[in-house]
Amino acid sequence: MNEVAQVEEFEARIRQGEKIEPKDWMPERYRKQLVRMMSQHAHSEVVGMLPEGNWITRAPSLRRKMALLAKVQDEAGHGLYIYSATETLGVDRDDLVQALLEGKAKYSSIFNYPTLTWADIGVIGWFVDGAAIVNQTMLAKASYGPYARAMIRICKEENFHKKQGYEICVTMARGTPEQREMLQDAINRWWWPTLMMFGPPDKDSTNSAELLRWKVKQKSNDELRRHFVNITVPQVQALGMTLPDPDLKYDEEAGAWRFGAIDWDEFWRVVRGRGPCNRERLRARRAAHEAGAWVRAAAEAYAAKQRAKQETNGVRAA
Ligand code: BYC
Repeated sequence: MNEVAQVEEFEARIRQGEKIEPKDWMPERYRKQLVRMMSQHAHSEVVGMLPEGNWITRAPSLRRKMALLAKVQDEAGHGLYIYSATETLGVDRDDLVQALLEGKAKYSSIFNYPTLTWADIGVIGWFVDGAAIVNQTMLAKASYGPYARAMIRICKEENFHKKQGYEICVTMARGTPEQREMLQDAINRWWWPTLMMFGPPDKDSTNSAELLRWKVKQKSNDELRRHFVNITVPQVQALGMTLPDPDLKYDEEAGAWRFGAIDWDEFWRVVRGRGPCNRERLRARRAAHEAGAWVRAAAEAYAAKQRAKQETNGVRAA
């Protein structure tokens, strides 16, 4: 079969809603797009542990500490599932991690903002994990099988994350004036960066057309962003809190919330490495990688020992 026919067959499979699996033929461009997006996603999960990990030792009670610890460990697990899924596309995890450590790979802009108070932990679970659920529920239907399956499990865990975050916010909203003020301040700081998580507006989204055609994404960045705003505004109102957007208003006719302009200059600044915590995040990730060298060495030594044992047993059996 020539390549044109192969592409046609591949696209017909996608149109019919079939999943593409690692050993199936796929256009090189589809493979490259998946490696790009999935590796960025895996990096985001791992770097995403840092802002929250920062609060594990300062959680206000044992119950809060246990929940936060479990959440941060889940994020490590998400990173591992997605790195494994990315490896099914013929790339090596070490190379992907190396690109992150060298500052050559992207990860979500949201993790370059600081976590200043305990309220930030509540708001991250509520907004950031809430945004991730909106995005990943769509990706659970992605055309690439290993990615879609990883998303199903991740979404289940993200639901727990969102609940733990919202519950912190409910407690603070019912608390003292100082606690309400702290919560309002966290909402004000995280709202716009959370909306930026969904990526640039559709008109500037260079990858969307291809990803939508190949059903990696099923919805555009703007569609998902609007959906997130529509579900989140009533939750903010339920807590008696406000959002830092004077232009936010309900459009009765459309049955949807309209929001003000996003500062895309800020978004691109953060994506290009000049956000408030970009340097700190990479520094912490590099330090963690170096500190974990002995674990990798021990795992490799164990695997080598097992291989040698199997070979010796093989020789004996022969
Ligand atoms: N941050 O053409 P576009 C989590 C880049 S972790 C940085 O629209 P695409 C959690 C984009 O890469 C969840 N860069 O791209 C973890 C592209 O540059 P390149 C993270 C961004 O791929 C711990 C350029 O801008 N989720 O939930 O069609 C604790 C143009 O963009 C961002 C995922 O990774 C950004 N926000 O759409 C708590 C989901 N946005 O690569 C929570 C998987 C865009 O061409 N990824 N860029 O140089 C996606 O769904 C899509 O890749 C995006 C972007 C929606 C992010």
